[in-house]
Amino acid sequence: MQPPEIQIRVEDDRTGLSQETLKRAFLDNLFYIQGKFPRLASKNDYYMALAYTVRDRLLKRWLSTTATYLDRQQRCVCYLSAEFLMGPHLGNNLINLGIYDQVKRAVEDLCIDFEALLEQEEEPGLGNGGLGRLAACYLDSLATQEIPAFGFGIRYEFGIFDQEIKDGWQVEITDKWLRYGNPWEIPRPEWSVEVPFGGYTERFRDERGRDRIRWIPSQTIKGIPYDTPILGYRTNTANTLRLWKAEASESFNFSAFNDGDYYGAVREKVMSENLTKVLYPNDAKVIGKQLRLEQQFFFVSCTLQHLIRILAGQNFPVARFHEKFALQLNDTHPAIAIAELMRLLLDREQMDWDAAWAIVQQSFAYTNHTLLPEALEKWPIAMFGSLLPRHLEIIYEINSRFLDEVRLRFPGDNDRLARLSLIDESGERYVRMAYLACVGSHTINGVAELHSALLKKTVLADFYEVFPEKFTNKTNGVTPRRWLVLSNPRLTDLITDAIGSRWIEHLEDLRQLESYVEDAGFRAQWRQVKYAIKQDLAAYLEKRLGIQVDPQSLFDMQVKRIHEYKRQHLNILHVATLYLRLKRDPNLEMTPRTFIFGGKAAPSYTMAKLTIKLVNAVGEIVNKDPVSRDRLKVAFVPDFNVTIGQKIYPAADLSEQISTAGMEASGTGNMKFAMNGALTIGTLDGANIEIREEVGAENFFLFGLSAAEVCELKARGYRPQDYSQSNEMLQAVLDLIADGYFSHGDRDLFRPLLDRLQSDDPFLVLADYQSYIDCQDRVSQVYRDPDQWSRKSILNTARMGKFSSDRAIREYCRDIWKVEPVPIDLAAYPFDAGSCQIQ
Ligand code: 26V
Repeated sequence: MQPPEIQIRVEDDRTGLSQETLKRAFLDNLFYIQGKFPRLASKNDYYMALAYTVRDRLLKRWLSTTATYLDRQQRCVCYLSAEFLMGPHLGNNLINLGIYDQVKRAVEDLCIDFEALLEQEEEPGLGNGGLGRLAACYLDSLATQEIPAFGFGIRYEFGIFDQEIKDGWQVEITDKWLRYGNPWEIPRPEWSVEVPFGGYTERFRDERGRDRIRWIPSQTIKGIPYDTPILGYRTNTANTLRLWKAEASESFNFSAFNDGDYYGAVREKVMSENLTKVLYPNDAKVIGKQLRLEQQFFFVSCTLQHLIRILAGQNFPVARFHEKFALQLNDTHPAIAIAELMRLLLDREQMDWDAAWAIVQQSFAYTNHTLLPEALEKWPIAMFGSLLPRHLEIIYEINSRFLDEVRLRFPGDNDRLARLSLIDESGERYVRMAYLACVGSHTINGVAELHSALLKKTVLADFYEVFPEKFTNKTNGVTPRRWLVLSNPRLTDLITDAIGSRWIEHLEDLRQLESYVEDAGFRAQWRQVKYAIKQDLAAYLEKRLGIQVDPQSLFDMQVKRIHEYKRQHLNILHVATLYLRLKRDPNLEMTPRTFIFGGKAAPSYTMAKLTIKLVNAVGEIVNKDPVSRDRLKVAFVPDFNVTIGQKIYPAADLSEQISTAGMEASGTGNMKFAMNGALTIGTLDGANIEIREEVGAENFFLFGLSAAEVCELKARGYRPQDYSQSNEMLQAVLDLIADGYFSHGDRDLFRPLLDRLQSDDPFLVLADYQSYIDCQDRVSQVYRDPDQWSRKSILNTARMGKFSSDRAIREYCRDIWKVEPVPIDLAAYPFDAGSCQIQ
């Protein structure tokens, strides 16, 4: 026992990492922030207390990172994205801080279920799918590689809707993710920005006699930044994700108020706040919804005004904006930034056109994420002009100068001018946002080799002819921290025991696993790990859906947004085929399979919703029928999101990547599955092609037409009936559905889906059916040989190094952004009494 005066506290409550300090900090936060005694605290109180405990431990890194970027003169990446699908923060921050195990022990020491606290976090679902999740993976890799970077986006009050399944149908529920508060964000109202909308423009002569234009808006809305730290893996870098929330401007509609129309003023205030209420789902068509354009302009204007303000604070000339910021446009959603930066430089900074345009073109780069024509954004001129009159003028001017250049290079080619014009004049007039992005950016990239090649050949072919040097490819990647270390601790331990832990930041190191492929003991361990994960998922499915599945069966999974081009219906035709085989021959030997589906359908996309109903309808019959129920199971996991993805990807044996060739830009779920040791059944589409190249053709189940063959077949005149009429099994399966076998005799229910397949079948489901079925039969064969399957599974994981988002980000930094790492020195920014001053 030491005398009391020698018992010095070596650890600070907010930063200490010992078990005792962590416990004390956790209980302190419960008391002082949540305002609860332990015995009255809810699970959410405990979660919040833990979240604050963890946040405290990353604040020093976060503030030091921000201070370093402000003090230093390096270039910063600004990732502009209308969506960031971050997923839950707590587990990820624990992993990246390197305190997962300590914190788990501290919590469990207090007899609290640690997993239950992790589960408590309501994930910020501020994205639709691939594009938003890619942005999140990229922020993780940027921070991990110590790259100065910000994410800029929108703080939607309601993210992507929650999905419930009622009677087999999708029902949408609003996502109230902020209901119990968000411990990860800090609002910064003192850095708010005013964004103008509407009104008109006028010419005037300024005090120096120059002709200028000013915009007299009819309204302004205030943007409040909400900041979230994005910590790198085991580094001191914690970058910022800054999301803007709309509020009524202080100066807002004072006249209405002065006229005594108090309620009118309040109503308009509420309208202002609607701007960032809800994330738009990717609906069946991108329709020109004015509120969506308002959202896009709002976050972009907030961001650019803020960046210019930073330069002013640093006394850095705005004429060198591009030296300081590399602005990445995540699809066309933020492309209005090109016109907005022009406006700010011309009207506010009073630059001349050429100087401003040079800055813009050196600042922006554009990533395209889809070739689907119905997904390309365009805005009706009338709406655009009434909301952003000054921007429309600027776009006309950009267009006219651009078309002048085209005229010089291709004299007399009027068709070409019409094709390249930023204004679509073929019918109702529209502003084409992808074209604006192409003209205003120095680099344009697709997200997988095939996609980038098709961009140049199809939707952007004319731009490729004008600016071939702008085009490049950056194949997508995903972060191994979330998609392996956090979501699959068992496999992480097995891999790390074998090859050490360097792979977590250098995923190419997984290649070292190749030398274990012939080690029977290692293969057995690999199988044990997969089996244990499948048992966990089976327990989850039983609890959530009441469906019992056999963890020995082949887990065959397709999780992604529901869309005809992704062909979930092809998958279900396979299920129905297997079922029919069993009905015809109940003694047939069949590899038992569990089919797992997950994904949301856009609320207005009827065909996608009917597909969900079909999956559930087939499941209802197959799961019950004594002839099939021990060999086939179908489960539709409701509300697929990042949290559920973390349970799903690790448990897969087979990953379904079966889009019509040429339609899926890249895919990223394909990468998450293969990293976790699933084998892929897939078409030659998106990044599948590169995955197959990496893992080896012998470790990938390929089927179906290639993109070129799809094109040829369509050009020849595709007739789906030719395929069904000549294929007895296919016809029988279609008839089974049509006869109402899966719909309690209702012959109308699935008619729209069947009619589409049998009349035009734009995604060539019937053309690829037989090839798919044959390939699935090979899958079943291989699965019967566990050793052969495990070899392939290990090789898939071992060869997925390329698909780390770290690799993708290195390429973006080197080829597009020209930025270098800036390590953060935590000692450089002491916070003590001596450094106090009011800014
Ligand atoms: C949007 C829409 C809008 C209306 C019509 C239907 C439809 C279908 C898809 C989309 C998505 C557009 C952008 C997007 O999320 N693309 C996805 O980006 C991922 C990251 O690059 C990529 O892996 C996916 O292949 C790509 O679909």
